[in-house]
Amino acid sequence: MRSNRGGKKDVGAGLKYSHQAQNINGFEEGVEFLPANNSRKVEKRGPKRWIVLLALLIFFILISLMVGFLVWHFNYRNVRVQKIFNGFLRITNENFIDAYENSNSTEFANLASKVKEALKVLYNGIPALGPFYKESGVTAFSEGSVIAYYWSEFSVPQYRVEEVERTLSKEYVLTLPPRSRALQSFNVASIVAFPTDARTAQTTRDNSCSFSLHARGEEVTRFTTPGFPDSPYPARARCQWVLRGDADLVLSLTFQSFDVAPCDNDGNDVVMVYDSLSPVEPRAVVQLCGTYAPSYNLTFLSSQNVMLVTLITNTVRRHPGFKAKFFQLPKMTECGGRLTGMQGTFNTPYYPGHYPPNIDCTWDIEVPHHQNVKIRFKLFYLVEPHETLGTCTKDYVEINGERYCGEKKHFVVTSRSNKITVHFHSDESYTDTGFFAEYLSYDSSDPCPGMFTCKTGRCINNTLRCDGWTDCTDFSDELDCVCNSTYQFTCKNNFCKPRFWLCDGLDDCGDKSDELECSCPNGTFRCGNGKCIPKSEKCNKKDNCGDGSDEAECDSVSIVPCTKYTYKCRSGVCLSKGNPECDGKQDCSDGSDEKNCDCGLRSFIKQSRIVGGQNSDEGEWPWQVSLHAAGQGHLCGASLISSTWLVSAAHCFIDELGIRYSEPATWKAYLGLHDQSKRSATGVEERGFKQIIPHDAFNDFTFDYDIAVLELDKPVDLSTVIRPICLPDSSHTFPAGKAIWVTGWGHTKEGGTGALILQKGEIRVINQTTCEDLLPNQLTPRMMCVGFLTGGVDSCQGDSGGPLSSVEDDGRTFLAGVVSWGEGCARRNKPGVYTRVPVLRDWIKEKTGV
Ligand code: 4AZ
Repeated sequence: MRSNRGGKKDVGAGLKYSHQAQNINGFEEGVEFLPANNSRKVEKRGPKRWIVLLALLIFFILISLMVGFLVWHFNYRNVRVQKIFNGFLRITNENFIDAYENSNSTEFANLASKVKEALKVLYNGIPALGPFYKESGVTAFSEGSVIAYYWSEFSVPQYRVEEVERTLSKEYVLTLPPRSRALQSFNVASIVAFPTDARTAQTTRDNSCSFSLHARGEEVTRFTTPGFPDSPYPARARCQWVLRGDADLVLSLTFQSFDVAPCDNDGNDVVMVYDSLSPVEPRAVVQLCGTYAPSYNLTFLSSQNVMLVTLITNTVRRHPGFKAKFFQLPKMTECGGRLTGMQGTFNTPYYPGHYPPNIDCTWDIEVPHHQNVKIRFKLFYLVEPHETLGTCTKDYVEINGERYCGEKKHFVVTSRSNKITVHFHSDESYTDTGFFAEYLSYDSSDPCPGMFTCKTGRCINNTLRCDGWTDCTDFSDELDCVCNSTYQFTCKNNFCKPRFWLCDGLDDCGDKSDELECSCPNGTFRCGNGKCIPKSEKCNKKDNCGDGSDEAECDSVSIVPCTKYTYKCRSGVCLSKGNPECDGKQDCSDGSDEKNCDCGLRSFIKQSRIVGGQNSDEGEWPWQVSLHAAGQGHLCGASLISSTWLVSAAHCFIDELGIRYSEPATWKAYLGLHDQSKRSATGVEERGFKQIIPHDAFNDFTFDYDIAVLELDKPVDLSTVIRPICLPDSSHTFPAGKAIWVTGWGHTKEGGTGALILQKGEIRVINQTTCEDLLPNQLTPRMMCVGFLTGGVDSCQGDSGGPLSSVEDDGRTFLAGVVSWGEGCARRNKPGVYTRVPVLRDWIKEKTGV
């Protein structure tokens, strides 16, 4: 028998009981193999051996515990982290003198050392802080009586960091210990400190890129990032600008040009503006990164006479940085007020600039007796990055006890009497552009004379009631309707929808009931062209539908037989994946689907807001070109597809009324243009044409093949406002329902006049069969309807030739179509018609080589 008390089953364990083993380790002297029947011997010797083993075991356990403890102690418990806190305090019995603005003055140094002493006394008196406190530094002073801005460094064991942060987050008042001679009659209150981003902490101590500017009188003071605009700002920079005004004034800061590295999540470059001279999050007004178009409002107001701007860069990307200006102005003494009369307007302070932090305004609105008040918010932006969704605890508007915050489209609030109070509150951090509102008096018994009243309070024309289109934002015009069965369909949820929307592949009812009883039976797939195929034929690498729609959205990318709906790699093989070109994923083994992709990206951040209506931001559509005919100004639009070629509509170049529109010399192209009245602005390029090539199949009666390519007389240099759009492959699909942007300087209403600022409108691709019903016998396969059947958003005269820009998820934009024609503009059931670019892609390639 072999004893195996060691618990090990492996062969080597047995050696422990061999004599050889005893000689080696010497511990197990006297241990030997026993015959199983030698029970006496076992009894006699067993206990001794047990004791030795137990002692050994205890010894090893103790050693391991000790080693573990030491490892934990030295590696974790005792590991200290350096923590910098930024803060400010108020010295209540001191008056501000000019010398405090200069950190090299003796006065500054004297007061700073008192502040440091006060902080030392304060921290040493708090058990949770004292043992970890290292040192403090004073960075600035400002008025009121005197505010000192400082940083404090702590060296804290990792496991106590949270406790230190919690302790410091309280507001302290300094109570001096008896016999504190250095701080005699030094009264300090409102001491607060906040944890600081390690990168900001470095700025606090490093003065190499630190600037101090004081606004003088009514003068505007300007500043820029180092090297702006000729060279990029330094990589890994820690810069700060201390901005000051005179006591009791406030500051207005505007970034006139802003271009730093794009905002990506990890370690991007960032500009912060603080309503304080301390870079602390609770006093941050805004965080900016990326690029903003010059037309975007980047004006920020302070609540007192100081502001701090910091630039922290982590990347080595080459961006010019910013150009900014600031000036001082009197503090707003009265915000809000009493508003009377039948109607009027009011807005947040400094609108459309960002309202200042820490402000409250109340408007008491009173209209004549027996009338009620309706407030219409036209623009509403009270977005706070740290707001918990739906709580409105930071910045808000309060009316009738209800709070409103965030970003809102047009909304109306009504009163229950002839009076209403609107209260606006902005807290101490992050501001936005605020709101612009209109108040109107109305008769409560008839809020919308001769019109239908939406539940939101909005008035709409009676003809819009129960017509299948939502005109009230809350659908109230489409509720409780009896549908007209000859031209309407009753959805399961009782909405009435036009019959021609049945089975168009779009969920028009909202409950999909308009798409349920379509001609395709269960187990079949409805193709884009209405054909039904067995579900098993979807994604089987064959074009069973005949329009490629069954192979368009398949997960795996595989090589399939080439059809006109498949993408062909340069190697000649065709892919099952729809729209694979320039999507950031290499699908062709030769990489050809990701070649020539230097197109379709704008250099500015796409702002979701349309400031002042449908104006575009500058540089938002850098491929948009304005075509001017001699003596007639802007007539058509076009799209830049390379540094020398444009795509436009053929119908713009037909000779008419003795004018030779087909002649290149008749035209001038303006690239990088935003405002038609500023054609000589910097960034705008003017070019003539070398040649105009209309499609030779263009039919000026039907407008079939309405496309032309134009060669510039001289190539353009690409810039932030001049960039080409991507041309979609001939297999590229823009499915029904897809949102696409149309842009141009055309008429803003039918029979109206052209726009000065480039306009934009978001419209949707309409199913070809639906459109054929709406515009019977007029559509050809080269045409596509895009718009809303409700009307309202559309292209119009003067937009012709311009782009239909399809912005993909990654921001890359493809030229989906060219503005061609329509029955009027923005009419119901008369969407605009556009030339399909994929269908004519090969022709463009043939004529331009692009
Ligand atoms: C035009 O006359 C025109 N609503 C362009 C587009 C549309 C109508 C007219 C589409 O240039």
